[in-house]
Amino acid sequence: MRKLIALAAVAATTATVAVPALAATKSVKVGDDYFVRSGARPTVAVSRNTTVKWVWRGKVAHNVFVLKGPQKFHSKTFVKGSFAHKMTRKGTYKIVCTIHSGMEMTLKVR
Ligand SMILES: [Cu+2]
Repeated sequence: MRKLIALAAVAATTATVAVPALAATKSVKVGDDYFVRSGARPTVAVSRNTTVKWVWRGKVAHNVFVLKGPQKFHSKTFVKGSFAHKMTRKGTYKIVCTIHSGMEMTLKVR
């Protein structure tokens, strides 16, 4: 019983933290070999403090690498999984996969 109460307390704390944070998340597809959709070099716009989550959906390895932008970051190279980054600085980010030439996107943080 004591264990149950402790678990409930943890759950309640988690919920309380999550709500005021206004945790906006934007998912971006990582395909073979594109971001968002095939044949495009898309622009994705988000508000500052949005967490952008790149989700690997293809069959070969890719990465997320900021070529130009107010803040540099990059993921590891992998085939399956996701990579999330909270965008705390406004500006325009040019993001590429360093493996596939032309696999790029623009991320605008307003
Ligand atoms: Cu790639």
